[in-house]
Amino acid sequence: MKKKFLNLGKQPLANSFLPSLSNKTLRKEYFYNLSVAFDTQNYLVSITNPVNPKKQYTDKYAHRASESKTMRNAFKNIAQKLKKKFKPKVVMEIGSNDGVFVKNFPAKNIIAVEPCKNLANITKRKFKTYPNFWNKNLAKKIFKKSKKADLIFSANTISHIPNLKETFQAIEYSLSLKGILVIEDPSLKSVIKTNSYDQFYDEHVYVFSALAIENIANKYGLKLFDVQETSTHGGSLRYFIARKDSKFKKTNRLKKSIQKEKQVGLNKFSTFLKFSKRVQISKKKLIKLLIKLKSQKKKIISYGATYKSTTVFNYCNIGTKFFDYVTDTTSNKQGKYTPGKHIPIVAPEIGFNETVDYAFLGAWNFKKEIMGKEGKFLKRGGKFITHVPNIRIL
Ligand code: JHZ
Repeated sequence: MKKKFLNLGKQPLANSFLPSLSNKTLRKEYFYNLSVAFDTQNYLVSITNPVNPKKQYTDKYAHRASESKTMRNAFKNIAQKLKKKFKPKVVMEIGSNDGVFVKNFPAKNIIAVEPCKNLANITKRKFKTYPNFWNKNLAKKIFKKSKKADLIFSANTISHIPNLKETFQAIEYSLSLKGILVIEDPSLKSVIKTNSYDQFYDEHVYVFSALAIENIANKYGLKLFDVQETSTHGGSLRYFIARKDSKFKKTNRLKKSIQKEKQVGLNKFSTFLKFSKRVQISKKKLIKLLIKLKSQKKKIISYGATYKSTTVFNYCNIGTKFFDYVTDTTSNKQGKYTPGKHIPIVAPEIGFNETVDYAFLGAWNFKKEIMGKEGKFLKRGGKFITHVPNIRIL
């Protein structure tokens, strides 16, 4: 049974950066109600009314996974490890974005699947790319006649697809007999422990745990045999899955992870109700801090026009009254406005200058990378604000 525990209010699509504030553009802006529920049977946490993926994954998709050094390195590392350990001949990535993972493999090994045409156009220059949504028809089209995949990789994508049944059935069809499925997504344990409620937005239909993935894999003829904690995106889990009848045995690492998830209470509704209370406190404290800084005439901006900050800005009702603008390195976000709250986005070269007193870390998941490169700002007394794990000035 699905039980609601969090209501994040009216939200726009996290990716719908506006090209202008004309009446025509504003009229077209789409909003939906964002609430989150826990399934007491399979321990799956999901948003209650997913948006039609055709509205989300268009030829104007903004997020480029290659924008951060942390992610470029993380994908390079995991690609090397998977190559060494499993020696896969046919590798498929579901949701290949701008090719940050596949570029670590020889082109002859790769099948890329990416529904956002602007991104698929990047990988198709070098790799066999299908500019389509992942589903059973596509799996049949790809594998009916050719060899099945020895490795299917998918980072920050499976959690985005509402239809888990079709997703996993299509995967089961596409895996070779000894094939491995590796998926990676933000972890529910990290979200609960660090109060990062902004991991909930329209694209994150699910925030998975090992407990939930184990149940899902079982249902579709697969088995979760290992799990690895990673620090990316504020704490993610990498799941290793194979066919149910494969030789892989459940690792101790998986058993420990599941035990830890139970200790945190990811199998109990009461855990999520407590989380929901903490989220409401976080909102109150952030608004209080921003009001205080504004009364002291401080200039505040936001650093990183993340999808996550769409949730924070809209849930906390934060707009240009508090933030002069948002800086972001992604060229196709610059010159646009944030979804719902319409804060201008500018390049850091223009906006991250000596006039800024405080910068809210929209990209808090890259705190280390950002603090490392913004020494000049910190040295002259500039300060970062974060809401993860609680509201504070760094
Ligand atoms: P970042 C996206 O979420 C969307 P977002 C998606 N749904 C998902 O699951 C995750 O990614 C994986 C900028 N930046 O990665 C670049 C700077 O400006 O946290 C990015 O626009 N300066 C697919 O948007 C943004 O911040 C910097 O120094 O929440 C980071 O976005 C750095 C490091 C980043 O994902």
